[in-house]
Amino acid sequence: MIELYHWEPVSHSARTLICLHEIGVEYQGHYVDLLEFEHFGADFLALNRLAQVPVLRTNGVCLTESALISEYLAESFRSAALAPFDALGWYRTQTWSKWIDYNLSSSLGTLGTRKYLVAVLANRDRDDLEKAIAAIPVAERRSGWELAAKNTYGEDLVTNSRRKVELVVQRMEQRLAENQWLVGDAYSIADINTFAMIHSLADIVPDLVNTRISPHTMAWRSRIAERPAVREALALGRRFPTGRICAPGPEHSRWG
Ligand SMILES: N[C@@H](CCC(=O)N[C@@H](CS)C(=O)NCC(=O)O)C(=O)O
Repeated sequence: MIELYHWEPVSHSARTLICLHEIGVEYQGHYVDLLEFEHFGADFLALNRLAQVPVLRTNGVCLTESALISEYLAESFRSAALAPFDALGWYRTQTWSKWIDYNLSSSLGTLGTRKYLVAVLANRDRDDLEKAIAAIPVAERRSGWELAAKNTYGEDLVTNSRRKVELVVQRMEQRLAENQWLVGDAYSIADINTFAMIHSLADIVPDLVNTRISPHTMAWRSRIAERPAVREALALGRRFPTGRICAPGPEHSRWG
Protein backbone atom coordinates (compact mmCIF):
# COMPACT_ATOMS: atom_id res chain seq x y z
CA MET A 1 0.00 0.00 0.00
CA ILE A 2 1.12 3.53 -0.74
CA GLU A 3 2.02 5.56 2.33
CA LEU A 4 2.17 9.34 2.43
CA TYR A 5 4.02 11.35 5.03
CA HIS A 6 2.53 14.82 4.92
CA TRP A 7 1.70 17.87 6.98
CA GLU A 8 -1.32 20.17 6.70
CA PRO A 9 -2.87 20.14 3.21
CA VAL A 10 -1.02 23.26 2.10
CA SER A 11 1.61 23.86 -0.59
CA HIS A 12 3.81 20.79 -1.21
CA SER A 13 1.82 18.36 0.93
CA ALA A 14 -1.38 19.55 -0.75
CA ARG A 15 0.02 18.63 -4.15
CA THR A 16 0.45 14.98 -3.29
CA LEU A 17 -2.75 14.73 -1.28
CA ILE A 18 -4.73 16.17 -4.18
CA CYS A 19 -3.12 13.79 -6.68
CA LEU A 20 -3.91 10.78 -4.49
CA HIS A 21 -7.52 11.86 -4.03
CA GLU A 22 -7.95 12.60 -7.74
CA ILE A 23 -6.65 9.13 -8.53
CA GLY A 24 -8.82 7.59 -5.83
CA VAL A 25 -6.13 5.10 -4.81
CA GLU A 26 -6.12 3.78 -1.26
CA TYR A 27 -3.20 5.09 0.78
CA GLN A 28 -2.10 5.29 4.37
CA GLY A 29 -1.51 8.85 5.50
CA HIS A 30 0.96 9.77 8.25
CA TYR A 31 0.56 13.27 9.60
CA VAL A 32 4.00 14.71 10.41
CA ASP A 33 3.61 17.66 12.75
CA LEU A 34 6.15 20.20 11.55
CA LEU A 35 5.23 22.58 14.37
CA GLU A 36 6.35 19.90 16.83
CA PHE A 37 9.53 19.41 14.77
CA GLU A 38 8.62 15.77 14.20
CA HIS A 39 10.41 15.89 10.85
CA PHE A 40 13.71 16.46 12.60
CA GLY A 41 13.36 13.26 14.63
CA ALA A 42 15.42 10.18 13.82
CA ASP A 43 12.42 8.21 12.51
CA PHE A 44 11.56 10.79 9.89
CA LEU A 45 15.16 11.56 8.98
CA ALA A 46 15.56 7.88 8.19
CA LEU A 47 12.88 8.38 5.51
CA ASN A 48 14.16 11.69 4.22
CA ARG A 49 17.44 13.08 5.48
CA LEU A 50 16.46 16.51 4.10
CA ALA A 51 13.70 16.66 6.72
CA GLN A 52 10.89 17.80 4.50
CA VAL A 53 7.45 16.59 3.52
CA PRO A 54 5.85 15.17 1.50
CA VAL A 55 7.41 11.72 1.29
CA LEU A 56 5.59 9.04 -0.65
CA ARG A 57 6.57 5.49 0.24
CA THR A 58 5.78 2.87 -2.34
CA ASN A 59 7.21 -0.60 -2.80
CA GLY A 60 9.74 0.14 -0.07
CA VAL A 61 11.09 3.24 -1.83
CA CYS A 62 10.74 6.77 -0.42
CA LEU A 63 10.03 9.44 -3.02
CA THR A 64 10.55 13.11 -2.30
CA GLU A 65 10.07 16.36 -4.24
CA SER A 66 6.38 16.99 -4.66
CA ALA A 67 6.37 17.99 -8.35
CA LEU A 68 8.22 14.80 -9.20
CA ILE A 69 5.90 12.76 -7.00
CA SER A 70 2.98 14.23 -8.98
CA GLU A 71 4.65 13.03 -12.18
CA TYR A 72 5.28 9.62 -10.70
CA LEU A 73 1.64 9.28 -9.67
CA ALA A 74 0.31 10.55 -13.01
CA GLU A 75 2.51 8.05 -14.83
CA SER A 76 1.71 5.17 -12.47
CA PHE A 77 -2.05 5.74 -12.71
CA ARG A 78 -2.45 6.80 -16.30
CA SER A 79 -6.16 6.01 -16.30
CA ALA A 80 -6.71 9.00 -13.97
CA ALA A 81 -5.57 11.19 -16.90
CA LEU A 82 -3.65 13.64 -14.72
CA ALA A 83 -1.15 14.51 -17.43
CA PRO A 84 -0.97 14.67 -21.20
CA PHE A 85 1.20 11.72 -22.19
CA ASP A 86 2.39 12.96 -25.57
CA ALA A 87 5.99 14.18 -25.56
CA LEU A 88 5.16 17.85 -26.05
CA GLY A 89 2.39 17.83 -23.46
CA TRP A 90 4.73 16.16 -20.97
CA TYR A 91 7.43 18.73 -21.71
CA ARG A 92 4.98 21.60 -21.16
CA THR A 93 3.76 20.07 -17.92
CA GLN A 94 7.30 19.82 -16.60
CA THR A 95 8.10 23.35 -17.74
CA TRP A 96 5.20 24.76 -15.77
CA SER A 97 6.03 22.80 -12.66
CA LYS A 98 9.68 23.77 -12.79
CA TRP A 99 8.87 27.43 -13.27
CA ILE A 100 6.36 27.36 -10.43
CA ASP A 101 8.87 25.68 -8.14
CA TYR A 102 11.57 28.25 -8.86
CA ASN A 103 9.28 31.20 -8.38
CA LEU A 104 6.52 30.22 -5.99
CA SER A 105 8.05 27.65 -3.62
CA SER A 106 10.62 30.14 -2.40
CA SER A 107 8.17 33.07 -2.34
CA LEU A 108 5.54 31.10 -0.47
CA GLY A 109 8.16 29.99 2.06
CA THR A 110 8.98 33.63 2.76
CA LEU A 111 5.60 35.33 2.51
CA GLY A 112 3.61 32.49 4.10
CA THR A 113 5.83 32.02 7.13
CA ARG A 114 6.01 35.78 7.62
CA LYS A 115 2.23 36.00 7.58
CA TYR A 116 1.32 32.90 9.62
CA LEU A 117 4.25 31.19 11.30
CA VAL A 118 5.66 34.28 12.98
CA ALA A 119 2.44 34.64 15.01
CA VAL A 120 2.36 30.93 15.91
CA LEU A 121 5.97 30.96 17.11
CA ALA A 122 5.49 34.20 19.04
CA ASN A 123 3.28 32.23 21.44
CA ARG A 124 5.97 29.66 22.19
CA ASP A 125 8.28 29.72 25.16
CA ARG A 126 11.30 31.70 23.86
CA ASP A 127 14.04 29.57 25.42
CA ASP A 128 12.48 26.29 24.38
CA LEU A 129 12.02 27.55 20.84
CA GLU A 130 15.58 28.81 20.54
CA LYS A 131 16.94 25.50 21.83
CA ALA A 132 14.75 23.53 19.44
CA ILE A 133 15.85 25.67 16.48
CA ALA A 134 19.52 25.46 17.43
CA ALA A 135 19.17 21.67 17.44
CA ILE A 136 17.74 21.48 13.89
CA PRO A 137 20.10 19.15 12.09
CA VAL A 138 19.66 20.64 8.60
CA ALA A 139 21.41 24.04 8.30
CA GLU A 140 19.27 25.58 5.54
CA ARG A 141 16.14 24.71 7.51
CA ARG A 142 17.53 26.19 10.71
CA SER A 143 17.86 29.58 9.02
CA GLY A 144 14.26 29.42 7.79
CA TRP A 145 12.90 28.76 11.28
CA GLU A 146 15.17 31.44 12.75
CA LEU A 147 13.77 34.03 10.36
CA ALA A 148 10.24 33.21 11.48
CA ALA A 149 11.10 32.99 15.20
CA LYS A 150 12.86 36.37 15.16
CA ASN A 151 10.72 37.91 12.41
CA THR A 152 13.83 39.26 10.69
CA TYR A 153 12.77 39.04 7.06
CA GLY A 154 14.84 41.52 5.05
CA GLU A 155 13.06 44.02 2.88
CA ASP A 156 14.86 42.69 -0.22
CA LEU A 157 13.70 39.17 0.46
CA VAL A 158 10.09 40.26 0.80
CA THR A 159 10.21 42.54 -2.26
CA ASN A 160 11.80 39.81 -4.36
CA SER A 161 9.22 37.25 -3.22
CA ARG A 162 6.37 39.57 -4.10
CA ARG A 163 7.95 40.27 -7.51
CA LYS A 164 8.08 36.55 -8.25
CA VAL A 165 4.41 36.12 -7.33
CA GLU A 166 3.54 38.98 -9.69
CA LEU A 167 5.55 37.39 -12.49
CA VAL A 168 3.76 34.07 -12.11
CA VAL A 169 0.33 35.65 -11.87
CA GLN A 170 0.94 37.70 -15.03
CA ARG A 171 1.92 34.59 -16.92
CA MET A 172 -1.06 32.67 -15.57
CA GLU A 173 -3.42 35.45 -16.59
CA GLN A 174 -2.08 35.36 -20.16
CA ARG A 175 -2.49 31.61 -20.36
CA LEU A 176 -5.85 31.37 -18.59
CA ALA A 177 -7.42 34.24 -20.55
CA GLU A 178 -7.60 31.84 -23.48
CA ASN A 179 -7.46 28.42 -21.89
CA GLN A 180 -9.27 26.71 -19.04
CA TRP A 181 -6.17 24.85 -17.87
CA LEU A 182 -2.45 25.56 -17.69
CA VAL A 183 -1.32 22.86 -20.11
CA GLY A 184 -3.28 21.51 -23.07
CA ASP A 185 -7.04 21.43 -22.79
CA ALA A 186 -7.46 19.31 -19.66
CA TYR A 187 -6.87 19.56 -15.93
CA SER A 188 -3.46 18.09 -15.10
CA ILE A 189 -0.69 17.92 -12.53
CA ALA A 190 0.48 21.31 -13.87
CA ASP A 191 -2.75 22.74 -12.46
CA ILE A 192 -2.48 20.74 -9.24
CA ASN A 193 1.15 21.73 -8.60
CA THR A 194 0.36 25.38 -9.22
CA PHE A 195 -2.99 25.44 -7.42
CA ALA A 196 -1.39 24.14 -4.22
CA MET A 197 0.70 27.33 -4.12
CA ILE A 198 -1.73 29.90 -5.53
CA HIS A 199 -4.52 28.68 -3.27
CA SER A 200 -2.58 29.94 -0.25
CA LEU A 201 -1.06 32.99 -1.92
CA ALA A 202 -4.45 34.48 -2.64
CA ASP A 203 -4.88 34.69 1.16
CA ILE A 204 -1.28 35.59 1.93
CA VAL A 205 -0.87 38.43 -0.58
CA PRO A 206 -4.44 39.39 -1.52
CA ASP A 207 -3.16 42.62 -3.05
CA LEU A 208 -1.25 40.57 -5.67
CA VAL A 209 -3.73 37.76 -6.30
CA ASN A 210 -7.34 38.91 -6.46
CA THR A 211 -10.34 39.09 -8.78
CA ARG A 212 -9.43 42.56 -10.02
CA ILE A 213 -5.76 41.95 -10.89
CA SER A 214 -6.01 38.27 -11.74
CA PRO A 215 -9.63 37.37 -12.59
CA HIS A 216 -8.72 34.37 -14.74
CA THR A 217 -6.42 32.94 -12.10
CA MET A 218 -9.09 33.39 -9.42
CA ALA A 219 -11.74 31.70 -11.59
CA TRP A 220 -9.33 28.82 -12.27
CA ARG A 221 -8.60 28.61 -8.52
CA SER A 222 -12.34 28.32 -7.77
CA ARG A 223 -12.84 25.69 -10.49
CA ILE A 224 -10.15 23.55 -8.92
CA ALA A 225 -11.18 24.18 -5.31
CA GLU A 226 -14.67 22.92 -6.13
CA ARG A 227 -13.49 19.54 -7.42
CA PRO A 228 -14.60 16.79 -5.00
CA ALA A 229 -11.09 15.30 -4.73
CA VAL A 230 -9.59 18.69 -3.97
CA ARG A 231 -12.21 19.39 -1.31
CA GLU A 232 -11.47 16.02 0.30
CA ALA A 233 -7.73 16.66 0.32
CA LEU A 234 -8.03 20.21 1.67
CA ALA A 235 -10.37 19.00 4.42
CA LEU A 236 -7.55 16.92 5.93
CA GLY A 237 -6.11 19.85 7.86
CA ARG A 238 -5.80 19.04 11.55
CA ARG A 239 -4.52 22.13 13.25
CA PHE A 240 -5.41 24.70 10.63
CA PRO A 241 -8.63 23.74 8.84
CA THR A 242 -8.49 27.08 7.04
CA GLY A 243 -5.16 26.18 5.44
CA ARG A 244 -3.67 29.38 6.82
CA ILE A 245 -0.26 28.14 7.86
CA CYS A 246 3.10 27.70 6.21
CA ALA A 247 6.46 26.13 7.06
CA PRO A 248 9.77 27.50 5.79
CA GLY A 249 10.82 24.58 3.59
CA PRO A 250 14.21 24.60 1.88
CA GLU A 251 13.60 26.82 -1.12
CA HIS A 252 13.65 30.30 0.33
CA SER A 253 16.91 29.59 2.17
CA ARG A 254 18.38 28.43 -1.15
CA TRP A 255 16.85 30.75 -3.72
CA GLY A 256 15.50 33.72 -1.71
N1 LIG B 1 11.05 20.90 -2.92
C1 LIG B 1 10.29 20.23 -1.89
C2 LIG B 1 9.87 21.24 -0.83
C3 LIG B 1 9.04 20.62 0.26
C4 LIG B 1 8.76 21.60 1.38
O1 LIG B 1 9.09 22.78 1.34
N2 LIG B 1 8.11 21.11 2.43
C5 LIG B 1 7.87 21.91 3.60
C6 LIG B 1 6.41 21.87 3.98
S1 LIG B 1 5.44 22.69 2.78
C7 LIG B 1 8.65 21.29 4.74
O2 LIG B 1 8.76 20.10 4.84
N3 LIG B 1 9.17 22.14 5.61
C8 LIG B 1 9.90 21.68 6.74
C9 LIG B 1 10.60 22.81 7.40
O3 LIG B 1 10.46 23.93 6.95
O4 LIG B 1 11.32 22.56 8.37
C10 LIG B 1 9.07 19.57 -2.51
O5 LIG B 1 8.63 20.01 -3.55
O6 LIG B 1 8.61 18.56 -1.97
